[in-house]
Amino acid sequence: MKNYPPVALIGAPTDIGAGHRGASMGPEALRVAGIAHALEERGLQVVDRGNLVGPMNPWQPPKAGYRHLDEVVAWNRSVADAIYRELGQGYLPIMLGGDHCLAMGSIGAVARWCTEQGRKLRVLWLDAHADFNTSVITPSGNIHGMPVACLCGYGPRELTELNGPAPALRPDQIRQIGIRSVDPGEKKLVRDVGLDIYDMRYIDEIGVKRAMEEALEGVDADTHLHVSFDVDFLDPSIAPGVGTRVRGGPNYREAQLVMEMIADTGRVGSVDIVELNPAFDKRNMTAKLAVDLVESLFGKSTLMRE
Ligand code: Z70
Ligand code: MN
Ligand code: MN
Ligand code: MN
Repeated sequence: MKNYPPVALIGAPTDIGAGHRGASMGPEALRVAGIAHALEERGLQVVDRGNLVGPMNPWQPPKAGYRHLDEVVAWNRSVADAIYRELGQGYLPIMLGGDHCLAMGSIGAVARWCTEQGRKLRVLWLDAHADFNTSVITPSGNIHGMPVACLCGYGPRELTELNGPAPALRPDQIRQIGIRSVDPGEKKLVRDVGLDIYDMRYIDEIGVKRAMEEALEGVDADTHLHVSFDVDFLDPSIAPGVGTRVRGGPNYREAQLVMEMIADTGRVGSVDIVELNPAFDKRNMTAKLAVDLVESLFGKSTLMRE
């Protein structure tokens, strides 16, 4: 088994970027589902930093194409500072969201740290959605539909420059997996920027194994892997506890293989677990499933391999 650095769990209890309330309860649901204990049983040292604090969700309509922009900036500032601090102290941060807008702060901080350390960064974006909207093309104004665009420099300066000069990421550092819901304007933009998207049709045609081999191609000893795990990646039949259910996602076995293949690289350096919404869940089953998959992500397997 790979020797991982100690893990720091960081709760970011907000639904400020989402279209439904409730992702703010995600961090506690993951704790109740036993995330710390599960990682400890994998042999990892775990410290739970508790929750970050930030503004309440004012639940306002969009202004100039954004809902809650000021509050999203405040939360992401706080997330970015926390993640950057953990990396600097040698921890492997796992952000417990919260909605997916928070990935701007977490991944922005990871990108800054990798640049300073001279390490390569690969972001694996596991999601039903491409999250590549802008204020002009968004159908909702919800900023959780915009983090990848903002990280690539398409967005308001308050968000694109959270961790220094934009862009925080180049599209060629990103691989999106499980995508099956992309809005019309977003479709054009992801094609124009050349984002590498392993959508469900592609996965159905070539299978998880080959798709993940392609998504992980080029990952080497110098690569920091960041896994941004939007729980709505999973098929809603096994993961009902999300705000936006999109059918046709990976089943349990496919999702587990995705996580196992990422684990096999031994290069996971930071993780987001986002969009878990306990208000839509059944007896915390989606939180428990997320914890189960995180165990696979950190190397749990049925038999000894290699
Ligand atoms: C749609 C939008 C979205 C969830 C991201 C949906 C965005 N593309 N929804 N994650 N759960 O409004 O931008
Ligand atoms: Mn146990
Ligand atoms: Mn998302
Ligand atoms: Mn999503």
